[in-house]
Amino acid sequence: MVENNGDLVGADSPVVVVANRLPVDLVTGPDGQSRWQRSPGGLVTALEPFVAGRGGAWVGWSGSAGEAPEPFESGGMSLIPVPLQEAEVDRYYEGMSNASLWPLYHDVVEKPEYHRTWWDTYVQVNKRFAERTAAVAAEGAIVWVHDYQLQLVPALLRQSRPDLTIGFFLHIPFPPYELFTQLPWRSAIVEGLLGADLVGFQRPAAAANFVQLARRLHDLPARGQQIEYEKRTVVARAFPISIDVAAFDELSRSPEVLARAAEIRKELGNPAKIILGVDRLDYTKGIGVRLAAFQELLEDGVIEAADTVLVQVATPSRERVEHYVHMRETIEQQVGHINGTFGSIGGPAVHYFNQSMPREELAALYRAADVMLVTPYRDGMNLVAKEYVAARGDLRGALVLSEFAGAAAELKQAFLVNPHDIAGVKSQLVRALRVEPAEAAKRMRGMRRHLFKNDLEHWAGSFFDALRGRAGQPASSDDSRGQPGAQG
Ligand code: GDG
Repeated sequence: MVENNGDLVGADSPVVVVANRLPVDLVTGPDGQSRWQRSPGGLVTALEPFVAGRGGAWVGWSGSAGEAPEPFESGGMSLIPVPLQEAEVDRYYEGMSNASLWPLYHDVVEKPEYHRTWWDTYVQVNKRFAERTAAVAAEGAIVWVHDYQLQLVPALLRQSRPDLTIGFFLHIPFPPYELFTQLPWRSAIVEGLLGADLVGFQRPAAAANFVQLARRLHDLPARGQQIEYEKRTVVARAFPISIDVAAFDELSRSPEVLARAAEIRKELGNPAKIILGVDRLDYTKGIGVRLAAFQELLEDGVIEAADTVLVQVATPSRERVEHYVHMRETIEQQVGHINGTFGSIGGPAVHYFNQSMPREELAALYRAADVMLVTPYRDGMNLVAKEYVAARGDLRGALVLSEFAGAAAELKQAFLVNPHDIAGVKSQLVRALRVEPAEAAKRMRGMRRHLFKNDLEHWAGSFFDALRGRAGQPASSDDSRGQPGAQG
């Protein structure tokens, strides 16, 4: 069953992570030489201990279209590049993943487009990921597949390698039956996911949506978190993702970051209040809502541009997908309008950055901000909200958080808002701006306590533990109970 490819890098890996991207980026140094550099971001840090040092492998795309490099070793892991041609990037990644599935799974905030050519390429690319994985996984290996780009991989992998224990984690929301069933290829996706032994979601409601789909669309027997399928039990459960809380806390206390935070305040003209937004420039994140709330508060005279500024970091994202091009134009017009009306020479009301910032700069911004505005229409979790809390070891600052972010189920002491209710966003923003220090500290302390217990290591550890527990079916009902960190 397992090919004899002992000479290959990554052959016979006991643990395999499968994700759209490899955990490294190809960067060109000042000497003009290209080299692989570990990608920024928590997921890599969280999974590395489970993969590195155990002869583990990571299967993913390098990020450049065309020929893929040969498998190579990096950071104690075997990296197995999957090639994608330019047309495949267009159809599988920008098309099916980011213009069909992304909006569909985020409550159809934008209208999803469905194209058969995109779907065909999605199937083809998922097959390629499954083949690469099957070729490196050892007999009986544990495989953890990530996210909406690869939802067919679990079933494809099970067909060729029934010996594997397969887990899948969806980083974004999973929609209810009434929305999901729009998808012309709905059955194929559900069957794809049912190839896993354990399907993880950010929220219990998402897991329940999946169980309901299996029951209603496929007429499968299902009870609680368990679905009976082809003589196996598939478990669907919530594993709310987190961040490396201690590392973020430490970074934000460093003398360099504290000095930079003071400098940022000064550069902004020492305003009484700084409001901050940090997001990928994505229509799900509700950047327009917060600009509108800020604008109306200026118009109402509740706040003054001279002493209250908004800093919005909107990191470039998916710039070739049409929805994103339009949204960027709208946001930039809104910023221009606010600054045209309320700004002064050298003193804009909104400081807008369509740039990616270094992590240290983000930490300094979090530390400088009196109010953090996180207002997505729908978000699987939202790590920015958690980073802000982790950065506020001084127990100052206030978090305004959308009820529609997964994080709202955990960060209950935030100033929660419905982003569709602009009057509500305005009043919560004002409350957050005026909160008494003692109350702010109490809220922050509660949220930090929760986060320190439920960090990224805890998330990865509980998923791997649950997955290992699924090896050698049939499942015991214990799987569905008492996992720390699982909501619900
Ligand atoms: C998906 C789900 C889920 C942003 N700008 C810069 C920068 N960032 C970092 C943030 C944060 C991350 O990017 C964004 O994470 P989010 O969770 O907020 O959002 P998505 O990218 O949509 O992530 C989401 C997540 O997956 C994990 O499961 O929480 O719901 O949509 O870490 O700090 N980092 C740097 N410079 C920037 O300019 N260095």
